Amino acid sequence: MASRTMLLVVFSGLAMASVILSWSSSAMAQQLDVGFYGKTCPKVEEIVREEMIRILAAAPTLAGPLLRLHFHDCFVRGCDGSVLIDSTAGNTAEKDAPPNQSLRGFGSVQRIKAKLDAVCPDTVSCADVLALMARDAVVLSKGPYWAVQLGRRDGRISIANETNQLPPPTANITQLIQMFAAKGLDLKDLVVLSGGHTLGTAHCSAFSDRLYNFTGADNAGDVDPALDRSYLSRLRSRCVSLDDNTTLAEMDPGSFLAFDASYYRLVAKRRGLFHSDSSLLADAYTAGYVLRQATGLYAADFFRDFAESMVKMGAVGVLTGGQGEIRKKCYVIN
Ligand code: HEM
Ligand SMILES: *[C@@H]1O[C@H](CO)[C@@H](O)[C@H](O)[C@H]1NC(C)=O
Ligand SMILES: *[C@@H]1O[C@H](CO)[C@@H](O)[C@H](O)[C@H]1NC(C)=O
Ligand SMILES: *[C@@H]1O[C@H](CO)[C@@H](O)[C@H](O)[C@H]1NC(C)=O
Ligand SMILES: *[C@@H]1O[C@H](CO)[C@@H](O)[C@H](O)[C@H]1NC(C)=O
Ligand SMILES: CC(=O)N[C@H]1CO[C@H](CO)[C@@H](O)[C@@H]1O
Repeated sequence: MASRTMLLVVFSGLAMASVILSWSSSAMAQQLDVGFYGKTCPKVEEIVREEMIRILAAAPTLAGPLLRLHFHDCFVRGCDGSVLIDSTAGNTAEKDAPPNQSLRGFGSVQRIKAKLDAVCPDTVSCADVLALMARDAVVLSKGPYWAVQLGRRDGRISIANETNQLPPPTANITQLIQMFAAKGLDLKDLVVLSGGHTLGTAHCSAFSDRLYNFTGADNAGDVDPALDRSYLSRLRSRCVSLDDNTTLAEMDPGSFLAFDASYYRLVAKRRGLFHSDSSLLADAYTAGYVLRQATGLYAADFFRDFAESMVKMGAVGVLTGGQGEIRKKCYVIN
């Protein structure tokens, strides 16, 4: 009797221990931590920030591209730096897929990574560098600050055709909702993170179908009905044909270098640049958010929401613990 009780105690003790073990290891495998480099690279944030100040002083238009790089990283294979990897003889990487054609800022990511490695070699992942650069790009553009959770590991895989997980500018609200949901991001994240379009520029080719060839009929009247008519003629004078794939347009004209809530005022006036931007008016919840922000009275809420959604997006599909690697050069796996 006594030995049976003993056995039971031993067994349940073992079961408990294994439950605790597997619980803690899975928790560790998923957890990012604001203080992750506290001991191994305590100056990481300071170094990134100083370099970002230099980079944006020399090239102010890089703030948008650096924010966008982090978004593209997180939506394909999680935030694992896979967007940074170069193609090789045997593999076409994300970088060389069509949606990338407009990505910029790769050189500055590597430049900051090299600065960090000079102080703390082989310690900070490229995925974390990108997350910090995106945050600083926003802060230095007068946007909100958020504490960046760190501890991402770099992936070893980057496949061009996986960029089909990135929403295209032609997406309607149903597609946007689905593609964000596939990354664990909800309607609020969708409408809030779309506000990232307060920064930067876009190529005519990302939206000229709305001006000339919306349904494929390819005639002067074939325009996106969701686009404000006077804005349409203004955009047509900038993007004179469907073939123009070099001219840039500011997404938030007048303040494309400043992170502010004016994107929502544009969208509310049917002047969002992409069909995807205008689609935010096609769902009651996202439209409600747009219209509230369009009043200009609640920018502080947008800033707080943006910070929150960026933390959420920054945790999508991350590699941690012993997964992946700490890349030596951001553009090539070790
Ligand atoms: C909601 C779905 C989204 C779509 C369909 C979309 C699409 C696009 C497209 C087509 C461009 C223009 C690229 C070019 O032609 O140069 C662009 C630019 C940009 N996107 Fe998005 N995007 C989305 C979400 C986001 C998110 C979540 C962020 C960040 C939080 C973001 C940040 C940016 C920035 C900053 C730029 C400007 C880049 C530059 O100045 O070169 N976008 N986006
Ligand atoms: C994507 O590319 C990989 C290899 O690069 C290939 O195995 C896979 O079939 C492709 N998938 C699609 C949907 O094209
Ligand atoms: C959205 O686009 C998809 C794919 O093009 C299409 O099947 C669907 O009908 C569209 N939905 C709406 C609400 O326009
Ligand atoms: C207009 O759109 C259709 C359908 O998307 C496409 O097949 C066609 O090539 C476009 N025309 C031009 C001139 O790009
Ligand atoms: C841009 O257009 C030119 C000619 O219209 C074409 O040769 C070139 O391949 C296009 N570039 C891209 C990236 O589509
Ligand atoms: C920045 C970058 O890597 N751009 C590449 C995007 O993909 C095209 C091909 O589709 C390449 O020519 C670019 O070099």
